Amino acid sequence: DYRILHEAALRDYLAGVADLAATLGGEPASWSITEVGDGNLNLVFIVKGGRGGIAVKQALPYVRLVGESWPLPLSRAHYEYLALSRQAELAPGLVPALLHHNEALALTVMELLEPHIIMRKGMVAGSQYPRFVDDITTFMARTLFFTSDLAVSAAEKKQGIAAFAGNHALCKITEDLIFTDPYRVAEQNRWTAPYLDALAAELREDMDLHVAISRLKLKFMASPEALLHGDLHTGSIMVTGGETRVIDPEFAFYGPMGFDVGAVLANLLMAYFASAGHERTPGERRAFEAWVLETVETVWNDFTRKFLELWRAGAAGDAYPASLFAGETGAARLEAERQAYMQRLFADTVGFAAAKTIRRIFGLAHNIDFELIEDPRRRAISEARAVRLARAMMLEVGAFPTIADVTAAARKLRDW
Ligand code: SR1
Ligand code: MG
Repeated sequence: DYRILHEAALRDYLAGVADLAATLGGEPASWSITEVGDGNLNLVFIVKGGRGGIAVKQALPYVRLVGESWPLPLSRAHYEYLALSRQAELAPGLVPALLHHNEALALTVMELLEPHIIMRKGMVAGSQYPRFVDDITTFMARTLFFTSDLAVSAAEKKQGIAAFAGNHALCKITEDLIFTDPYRVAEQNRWTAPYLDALAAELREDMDLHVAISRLKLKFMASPEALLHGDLHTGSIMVTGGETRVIDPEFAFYGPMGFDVGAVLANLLMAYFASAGHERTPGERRAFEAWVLETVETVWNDFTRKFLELWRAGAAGDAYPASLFAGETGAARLEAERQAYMQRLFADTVGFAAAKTIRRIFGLAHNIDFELIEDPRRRAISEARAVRLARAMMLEVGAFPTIADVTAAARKLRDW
């Protein structure tokens, strides 16, 4: 029954769903319908009626960015709906409310987030978001912890993995576009030529980097630690000064936690390096860049604190059975193990953040942080700084034992 619902068909469809028609209010003919999707995969409509508005997302049977030559399963709408439902339970108030889902049409209706904007757009304009750190760290700590072996039984965890196992086509996009293509000749790669030609060639020749990115790829493929959002960049986050909502979890699957945390940090760091290329007064620039780096640090530190608080408060999962950690000695050993766990997670996060950066500069899908820097030379300078940090983060893992080491290195490269 799948068909692409353009304006007239969408109007008829929504008119036939009593709850949605009531939410919109007034005559269907008077509803305004605007397609606003600026992502790489789907159609997104904003529909407004006399009483209220809704957001409608429909998956296309192909990659929107490329066209019908690249087919993509509609089932991603099912996984997105499943992930959003789970995230709404685990992190209430931090994802959009779900109003309706039609599996056959690969269509999901959500509350209209207004006056929220895509965080990436706000950051390109130099805006700061005071709620962001608290909200995103709550979102990540709760969704990652409560779907992991630390919090659920082995049986529940395996059911979770199975529920998302069919989303492999979306995982394959990540495996190719993030972990493979930027490091080889691939038709869809692009970069700011000619300035970054030499750097692109270096990536294709650097065997140390090929080993490092392949280790990360293996970790992505073979470490079902928790239910990930799977594409947690600043284009998947909507914000106002006082609210944060995480959207678009169509890449959701059980994978390594550091992939989500690394995505957030990478996109903040790219906004930091891009800032030099955007028109702002020196004062605005300094304030924005200082806020971004402080945000990088507090995202990691607050995430760690919240994750550990959840773990200490009572871990009902089958990993680390309480019976093995009895008494004062057991409690001390378990606490040391928690610290070691977070240190490993930090190393993963640093590696994945690096991978997420390099793909946006040399792969198929770029981001507006850099793309909206019109002068290619200026853009390439910002991008080269980001790549230099990313290479170091991927290859010199030991040089980044703490998040302060990452921000210190970013600061040093800012004027390189
Ligand atoms: C072909 S899809 C390209 C990218 O868009 C999504 O936002 C994901 O990041 C994906 O890798
Ligand atoms: Mg998306």
